[in-house]
Amino acid sequence: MTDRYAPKPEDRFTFGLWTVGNPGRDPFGPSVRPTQDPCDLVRKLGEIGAWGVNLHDNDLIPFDATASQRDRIVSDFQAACEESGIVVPMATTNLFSHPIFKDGAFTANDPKVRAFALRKTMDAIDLGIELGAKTYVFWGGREGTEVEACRDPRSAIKRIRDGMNFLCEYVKDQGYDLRFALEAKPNEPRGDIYLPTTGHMLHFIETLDHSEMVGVNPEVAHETMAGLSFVHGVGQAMEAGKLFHIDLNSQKIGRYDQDFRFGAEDPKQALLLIRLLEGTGGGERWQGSRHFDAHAHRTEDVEGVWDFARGCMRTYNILKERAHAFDADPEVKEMIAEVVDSTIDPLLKDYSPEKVEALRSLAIDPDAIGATGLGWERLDQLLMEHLLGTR
Ligand code: GLT
Ligand code: MN
Ligand code: MN
Repeated sequence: MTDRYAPKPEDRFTFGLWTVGNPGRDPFGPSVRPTQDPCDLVRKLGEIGAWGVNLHDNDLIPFDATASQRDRIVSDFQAACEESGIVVPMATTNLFSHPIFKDGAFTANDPKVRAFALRKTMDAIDLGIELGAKTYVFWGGREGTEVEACRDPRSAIKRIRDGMNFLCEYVKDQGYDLRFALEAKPNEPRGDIYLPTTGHMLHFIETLDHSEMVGVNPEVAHETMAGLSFVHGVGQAMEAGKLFHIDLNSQKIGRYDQDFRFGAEDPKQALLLIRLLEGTGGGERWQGSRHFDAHAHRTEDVEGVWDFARGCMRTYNILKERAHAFDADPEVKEMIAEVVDSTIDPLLKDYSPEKVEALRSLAIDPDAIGATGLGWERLDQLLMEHLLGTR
């Protein structure tokens, strides 16, 4: 029997080396799983139907590797990718683990730290290009404070801008085909992180010299930590042409960054997100990776990690099927069909004094409209029925 939910490379599922390779360390206890060889991780990803793998420089190359060690690691890794049919669509820099970054990388007060961050990122960009990456993620995990008085928040933003502008020029100067995707997070590991939400990022991007090269990488868990609607954030990024990457996982509101298996906590929101990404309710389909930035619970051994990874992809495909069914449902279609009024619609945009007059003379009965129910309870129940598989 063929499994219609089985992941296929065409589904464009990707995982970070840091996700399936996560050894289960947390602030209260050490690793519970062995460190896995990146080449073995890639082979296993190929076996279970993933399309790609993403990485930080130091997920693959130790911080203090020599140039010849680096080259050998890279060529072994490239061979494993080729052998497994796995691509590397995205790369990023670890600007958070080494103690030099304890008070930030691009925002640190010490210019030597900022210089080191730029240098490390340029090397990691070169690595990403060597591996075939087209998207470069920036997650400013340490770019924040516990002690607010140490730095003017305006200087922090200016320093991040200088860093981004410098690195955009570097990419252009090298002739690389690479776009940047900025990932927001409100807190953790810092007390407060600069540019805490996708909305903050979207504005910041417009202040860059090469804003066309820069978009966002929203993460389910991070927007949910801030109590925001992930679907609205992603929708705004898509509408602005700025969705360059996406980090899928799940999260309970108001907790630490849980990075749970996709769909595990919030299947309804996950369904609504997939509707948007797959375009089942209209609009363009997202063409990029479906990247899972999540990791297995600390209760799991290595086998449990692969159960987790298969679960992320399978849930996505099941919910994708449900999203298609919901949007193909004639009752749903009828309820959400766009209301077109050829007399009124043209009056609602492109100001003119005549339109002001026409708007003022329209016959509108606010009480009658206000007294009419919209039926969204019924619509939401239809969504639930599709989600739960009863329709
Ligand atoms: C880190 C973080 C993630 C980021 C990764 C990219 S690293 O695991 O928690 O949200 O996407 O730097
Ligand atoms: Mn992430
Ligand atoms: Mn996270």
